[in-house]
Amino acid sequence: DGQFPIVICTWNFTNATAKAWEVLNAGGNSLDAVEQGVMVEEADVDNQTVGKGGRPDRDGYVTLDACIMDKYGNCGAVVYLQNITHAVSVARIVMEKTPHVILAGKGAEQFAYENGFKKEDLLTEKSKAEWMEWKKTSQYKPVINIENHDTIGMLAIDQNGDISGACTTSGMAYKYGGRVGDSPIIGAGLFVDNEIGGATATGVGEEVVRTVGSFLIVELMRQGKSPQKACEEGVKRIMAKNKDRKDFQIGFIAINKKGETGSYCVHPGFSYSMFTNEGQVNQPSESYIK
Ligand code: SD4
Repeated sequence: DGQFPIVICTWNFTNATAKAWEVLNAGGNSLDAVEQGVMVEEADVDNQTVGKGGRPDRDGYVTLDACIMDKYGNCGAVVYLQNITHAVSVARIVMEKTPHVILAGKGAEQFAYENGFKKEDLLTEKSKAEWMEWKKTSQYKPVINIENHDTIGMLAIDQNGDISGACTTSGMAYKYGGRVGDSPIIGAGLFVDNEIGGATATGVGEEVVRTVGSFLIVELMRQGKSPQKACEEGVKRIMAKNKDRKDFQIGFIAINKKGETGSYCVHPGFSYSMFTNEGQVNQPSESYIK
């Protein structure tokens, strides 16, 4: 800890951190690093929670949520985006080419085509088959559980010491049509303040939205908490609102301006991937429930 450049991301996405590291190590900026890093998972059809290959909503539609934030505090997001693999790249051009922060659904998709993105079918045979199996027993109710994960949130500091972050997901599997989670919501699934640090989340987005989790963690770091202590407080805030319910997972990761990192989650099993000058490690996260 405490060195630049550095990149961290939720879960064990070593290919994604390796890609981001390649950008950072070549002197690239943190914005390019996080975009290109999370794009690895968007393109990976074996990751069924991000981009192409993502699990669909309960009606069989793959809908993506993503956002990105730069060192100036600029941000861009897309919600309920269909037929485009690299949602994070659309979020980036929303940030860079429009006067807006969030584009949704058809408008976001149209904007993407106007900017050269290609239409693709994101529903793979595997995700389709699983969805059809789910439909048999689900009684058309979405499942909220602790296995439903693999969203990528990534935070990086480049050689200049500047921080950026990105987050991208296909959301909770078999969600209601139109549902948007925390991942594309600035302050919930991701927040970066280049003077302080950044935070990002994975897990049941509804819980992260109602506590504005990532913004909370950055503000706690501003008040002097370490990234680790700030993540712990973020999870505790959520658990305080869920006295009778513990059957869900949330994982937070955070980084401060010094390059110190932290993470915390509800249930054991969460970890984050980190790449520094010392190489790559997968860092297991401590959990609220032991
Ligand atoms: C969501 N937070 O849409 C996302 C899901 C997630 O790993 O993190 N999955 O609520």
